Amino acid sequence: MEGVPLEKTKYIWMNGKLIPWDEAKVHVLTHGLHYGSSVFEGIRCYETSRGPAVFRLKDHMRRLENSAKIYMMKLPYTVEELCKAVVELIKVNGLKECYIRPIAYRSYGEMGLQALNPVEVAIAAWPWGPYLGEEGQKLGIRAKISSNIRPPPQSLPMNAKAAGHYLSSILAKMEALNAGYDEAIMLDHRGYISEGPGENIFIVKSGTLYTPPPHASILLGITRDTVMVIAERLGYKVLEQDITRGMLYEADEAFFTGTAAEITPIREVDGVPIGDGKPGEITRSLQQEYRAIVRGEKPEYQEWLTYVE
Ligand code: PPE
Repeated sequence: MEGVPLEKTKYIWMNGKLIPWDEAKVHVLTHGLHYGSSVFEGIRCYETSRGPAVFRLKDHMRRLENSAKIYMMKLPYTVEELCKAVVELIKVNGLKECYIRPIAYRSYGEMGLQALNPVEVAIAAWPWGPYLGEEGQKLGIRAKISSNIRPPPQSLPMNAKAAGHYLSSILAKMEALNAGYDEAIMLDHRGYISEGPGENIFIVKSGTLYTPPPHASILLGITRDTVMVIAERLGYKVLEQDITRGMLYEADEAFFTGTAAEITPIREVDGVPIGDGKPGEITRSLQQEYRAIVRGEKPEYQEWLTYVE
């Protein structure tokens, strides 16, 4: 979605109040802006036959709470209060399908790394298409292994979804785009496959799915978890295991997962076609299942949906 400005909606939820979109502002000396000291989420809401439904809302808000805990930030709202705020926000904005971005940041006040400025929270929601484009989702994307490695666990707790962590992602993404690719794949500090700048990764080999384990400096994606559950229920074996660059090149299929990216096939890595260079069969069946689940068409997955109406 490069170069496409945000599609404005009416209100942004900010510290318990609904504020007109253009007025939801912070001071330029806000701690979170200077040091990346904020934690955030990305959630999607889909249209269903029973109106808009938010996918795995509580799981996302729990992860926000955990990210805040890791950075010793005290969230002034409970998970329940934040979930309610999301539902209210979608209603007042009259949205059907949207992307939801909660953010909790150290506020304006003291300056310096030691500053324990109170944490403020905002939630915005707007329509946002697939992260790697409609075409990328259908036909697959071309990726490049990045020369930027994921920060190691002794450097940053990558299981927190913290703003500062994305500086590493931005470098990887820009390197890939400048080299003419669609997306980057990052290695961890040991040289194993970690994840994309904003997505988890899976490979398929001889009908089995493999995805990097938590110790490969990944964000524990909620879509990653969703895919692990649905793949197993569809009868595939899923292994959390270290993946080498060579294993990726010789995989039958590969795909990214993420709230924004959903399930995006990877058709080529470093010029090497993955499988026959087209989205694989298992990837496509998982995409289809995922689509049906988020749109409320699968009764067995209803507990993952929060209906807005
Ligand atoms: N890894 C990273 C680094 C990551 O940012 C995401 C989400 C994932 C894995 C997948 O997590 P999950 O959404 O829970 O399945 N990336 C967000 C977009 C980042 C961006 O703003 O750019 C997202 O998908 O919402």
